[in-house]
Parts: sequence; C-alpha cells; structure tokens
Amino acid sequence: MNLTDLTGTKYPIIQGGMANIATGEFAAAVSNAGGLGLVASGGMDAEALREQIKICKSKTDKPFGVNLMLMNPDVENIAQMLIEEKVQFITTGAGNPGKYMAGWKAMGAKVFPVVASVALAKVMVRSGADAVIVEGGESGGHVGDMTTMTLLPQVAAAVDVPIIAAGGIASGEQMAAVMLLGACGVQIGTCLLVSEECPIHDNYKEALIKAKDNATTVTGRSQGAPVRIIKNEMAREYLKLEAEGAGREELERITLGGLRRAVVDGDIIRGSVMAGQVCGQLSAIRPVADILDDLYVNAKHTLSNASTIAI
Ligand code: TUI
Repeated sequence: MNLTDLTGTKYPIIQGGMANIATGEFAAAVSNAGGLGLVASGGMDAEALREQIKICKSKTDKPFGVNLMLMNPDVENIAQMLIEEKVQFITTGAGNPGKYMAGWKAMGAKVFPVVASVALAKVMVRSGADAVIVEGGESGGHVGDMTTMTLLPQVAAAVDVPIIAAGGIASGEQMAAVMLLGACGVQIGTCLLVSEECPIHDNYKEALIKAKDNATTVTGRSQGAPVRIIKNEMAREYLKLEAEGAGREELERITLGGLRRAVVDGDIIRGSVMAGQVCGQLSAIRPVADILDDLYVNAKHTLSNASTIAI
C-alpha cells in the first residue's frame, strides 16, 4: 500500500502535529508543497482550532488534516468539531483516541493515531485506524521509550494496516531506511521547523541550525510525561530538580508556558525548544517545497542504489 493512495498527496510524507506552531497557514503550505499538512490542536480550544481549519481550507485545495493532541483540555469539543468541519484526515497524539474513532470514521475521515508501543498499535487497529504512525523517541516533544529502529519492525510484524514512520527522519537515507523497515511513508516535524514558512521565532530556527547531535534531552520522565527539548538553562534546571526528587507543582512552574515562550517570544534560554534528535543534521532555512522534494528524491535515489551496497 502506498501512503499517497490513502492521502491523495503528491508525496508519502505527512507533517507532525507541532503544538502552537502548525497553524492553518503553515499546514496549507505543507499541503501545497505536496505533503499532508496538519493543523495542530495543542494549545488551542475547539473554536480557535476551527478558525485555523477555515484558514487552511481557504489557502489550499489539496488534502490536509488535523492533529488532535489528546491531553488538550478541550479534547471532547475538538473531537466533535472535527466532525462538524468534516476534517478528512485526523492524526492523534499523546493518548488513546479510541472513544472518538467511530464518530470520525462515520463522518468519512481517515484516522492515523500516533503510537509509541506495539500494544497501542494493536488496540488502534481494532478501533478502526486506517494506518498507524509509529513514533520513536528520537522525535521532539512528547515521546515514548522506544526508538524508531526497534519499534517500527515490531509494529510492522504485529498489525496489518499501513505504517507511517516518525522520529529521526530528516534525510532521504533515513526515509529509505524506514521504508525498508516496513513503513509506507513518513511523518516529519523537526526538519520542517527550519522552513521559511514555519511561523516560529527566528531564534528558535537559529537554535536548531546551531544544534549538534547531542543537543536535546528528555525532561519529565519522573512525571510520566517525557518531552524532548533542546538543552538550555530551563532544561538543566528542570533535570536537576527532577534528580533531587522535586514534585509536580515545582516542576510545572518551570515549564508553564514554555513552548509559547520559545515559539512566540524567541526565548530559547528559558523556553521549551521542542526538537527531535535530527536537529544536528539541519543546516539551512529553506522553503517547505525544497525540504519535501529533497527528502523524496533522495529516498528514491537511495532505495534504487541499495543493491550496490556491499555486505
Ligand atoms: O504527541 C506527540 N508529541 C507531542 S504532543 C506535544 S504538546 C505538549 N506540550 C507540552 C507538554 C507536553 C506536550 C508535543 N509533542 N507525539 C505523539 C506521541 N504519542 N508520542 C508518544 C505518544 C503516546 C504515548 C503514550 C501515545 C499514547 C500513549 O499511551 C496511551 C495509552 O493509553 O496507552
């Protein structure tokens, strides 16, 4: 199964959710460039998200979708609003969307839950998922424990629906590798943060371009909510407090509003600069279309040359 048959897009590439970043305008830019753009719900209530969906509809005639972050306090209203707006592609993150799936499917949407374990992948397929997005802990933001390299083949062996790989993909070689492990397409986030169209503060983009291979860390493990971010003053303070056994309230005081501080204010010292481990590979700010074209062309090239690799 080709992901493009499922999505109707030019490329088998979908955009990661990216709370507080992926506006209607940005999702439309990704869709116009040949990927599946997704309007992110994180940080928004149902009506604010509806506005962004309308903006997206007005700026593209290509397929697009919405990512529903299931920890959103307005999740129930958003789940219903997606039906009213007849959103055709729904991805979910940070939870189990099982109770919403029947309503979305009845409306005609295709649903691709993000999973970080074989167990959730199986549950999602039983609930009617059209594909699963298998996300390794190389990703930015909220992460699971397993890597893409280990999780992807195990989910591929366990379920019969198409698999979209996420986490650690920013080059054609990485895309080729996950296709060999059983994926029919990829979800990318971090490498789109350094696109010209991405509406984050320039400081955020510069921090990503400067980042080295080991620039990220994972905070929040002690709270059962691990989040991968760029190491900065805030991250170091958080990790120190976590190691000292600090409680939820004290830790939340540090991260409260952190993503907006980074995205909107450009505070990359005290903000939550969410990014995946591919940040060390990023070297330029480019149009979304160039990022998608390069990824696809290089993946094709890598796969067609694979038989020349000596083993
Ligand atoms: O959701 C994401 N990545 C995200 S969400 C986000 S917004 C945020 N803002 C502030 C603090 C924290 C988050 C930023 N990045 N990725 C998808 C994903 N889902 N990764 C891991 C999971 C996941 C983990 C456990 C999905 C389900 C799950 O268990 C559910 C269950 O019931 O078993």
